[in-house]
Amino acid sequence: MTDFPDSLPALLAPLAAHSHHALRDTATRRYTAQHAVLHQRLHALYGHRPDFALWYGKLLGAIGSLLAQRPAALQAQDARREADPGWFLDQRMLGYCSYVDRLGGTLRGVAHRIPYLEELGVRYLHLLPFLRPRAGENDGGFAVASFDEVDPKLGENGDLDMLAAKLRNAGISLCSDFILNHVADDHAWAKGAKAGDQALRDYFLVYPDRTMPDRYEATVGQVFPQVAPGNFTHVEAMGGWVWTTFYPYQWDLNYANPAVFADMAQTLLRLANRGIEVFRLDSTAFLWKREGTNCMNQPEAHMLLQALRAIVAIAAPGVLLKAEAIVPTRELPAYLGSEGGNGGAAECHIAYHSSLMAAAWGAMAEQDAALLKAVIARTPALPPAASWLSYVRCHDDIGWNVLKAEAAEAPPGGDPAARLARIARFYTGEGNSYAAGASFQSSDPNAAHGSNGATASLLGLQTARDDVERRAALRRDLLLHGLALAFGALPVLYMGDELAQQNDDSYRERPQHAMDSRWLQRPYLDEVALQHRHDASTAAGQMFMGLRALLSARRRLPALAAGAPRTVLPSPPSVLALARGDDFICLCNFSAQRQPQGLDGVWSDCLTGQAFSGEVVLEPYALLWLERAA
Ligand code: OTU
Repeated sequence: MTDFPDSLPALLAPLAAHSHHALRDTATRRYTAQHAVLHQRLHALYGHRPDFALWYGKLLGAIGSLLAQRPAALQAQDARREADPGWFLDQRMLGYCSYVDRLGGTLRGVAHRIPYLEELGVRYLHLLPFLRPRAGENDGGFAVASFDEVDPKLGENGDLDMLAAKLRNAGISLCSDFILNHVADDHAWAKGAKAGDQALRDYFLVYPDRTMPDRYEATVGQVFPQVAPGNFTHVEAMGGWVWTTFYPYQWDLNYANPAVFADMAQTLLRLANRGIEVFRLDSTAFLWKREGTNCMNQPEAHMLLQALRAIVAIAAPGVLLKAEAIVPTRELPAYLGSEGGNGGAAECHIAYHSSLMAAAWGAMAEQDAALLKAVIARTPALPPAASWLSYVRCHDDIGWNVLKAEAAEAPPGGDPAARLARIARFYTGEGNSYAAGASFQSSDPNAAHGSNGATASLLGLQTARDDVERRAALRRDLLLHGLALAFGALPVLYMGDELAQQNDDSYRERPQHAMDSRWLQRPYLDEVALQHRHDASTAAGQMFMGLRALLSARRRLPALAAGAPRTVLPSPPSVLALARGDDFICLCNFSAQRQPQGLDGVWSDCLTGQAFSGEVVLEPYALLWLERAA
């Protein structure tokens, strides 16, 4: 075992030449706080290897070098955030997610959108993958060919540094995907492996025949069962079957190999030193494979993340890690670590509450809040300085199978798969549904996988035949956004939703996108809608101004901060009555009928000031934010 005194010098060595003694003291302080978890987790994963001590010392040296290289402005931000670890829990935090090209054309173009983001009150901008992607099909940039180069179509490395600095100066934290589960089959590591480099071949999981793949397939699910069935791809140049959880050109990395972890941890720190402040850890549930399991949420995956968190706490403590784990509700809290379980280690700062998102859509389809109430009941309090991420839509499908447990338990119960399949069919527009959407990766109408479509299109704006239907669609849209804003999380708007943008069907004409209906919800920012965002006679204006009114109210309500208490109050089946502390209630009527909701005391509408006491009658699809009357 490497004990503490031996390994600290390895971390400090690169700082020796550093002019500021303070940085050496800072590094020592941080390492003292993180060493136990960092060493314990990495020794548990890799300590059986005779070269562990040498490997661990080299890793620490690399971390020390990257800390020494960290720009002064980021070091200062680190210090401020170490003093205020809950800086991102404030109710004024608001996220916005978009593709670079769809928001601004290029990274430079995104900089010109900063005033618009400031108008919305955005303080966190998630730009979808912008590093050099695989040539040709690349899963929307989620097949990365180089972590150290910006996609030439979007600009050059200097543009990223410039944009990050401009965003930081505007008080907006840049969030980037960190696609750590896999790399593109034209990444240098994959190319080296194909060329016969054994060390690089060990970066991947390769099997000479179908024996092991078939044994794994017996218990592993499928992410793209239609367009990329199975989890293994035969690669002639590799002389066998490569693990490919996603598309065949996305090669899973082998985290049982410590070189992979060391390389990826340093990659993250290099990107952090470019000014990226939040890392969306893509597909993080898949990092560790174990035969006989679904190869998701394994204990070792959490150990890897806890080690990564400790490394970030040493070398870039102003950075946040965000878990993208689309997994059952019961599996989610572990990604945020905890004081008790997981050996008391912090893990990610933020995690997508994908169950809350899917349950809100389920409640809308069922006109009943049971699924939502079941998910909220299963949502535990979080460790300090940790937060959910709430959202209505994103660039991906709505994954229904995260709700299997709730679909079985929440009234009316019954077969969960059939219930989720009914919801998924609703969003394809089946029967008299108002939705305009598409099923994802499932041709079996009795099985649910995912649903695609833009928020406004799934909620009826696209099929609306008159003003009554248009207004109903917008009420549904504001209801889902109002819930995401009131739940107690870091809410993230998905680009275009603030303008009620609808499906973009053009993907069907693009051969490399035609088989992936997720492109329905990946439009370019609609400049005409943008011009009408203050025009109440347009859907864009009604949505934008409705959203801004909620955002303005939210900013003045500490009860809506991520960590404030959350209680579900008694309500009719189709109503969610969510109290935040004692003085705020969010009421959501998921039904097309008026619903009575009892009130204890005197309350006023946060937006209009209208007073209510005893009972309020909620209009169809109404959202009502109430604060206790003074
Ligand atoms: C994530 O996918 C990304 O968000 C997707 O855009 C990528 O295609 C994928 O990884 C591969 O990088 O939960 O944890 O249902 O929505 O797999 C992985 C399909 C994810 C994706 C889902 C998602």
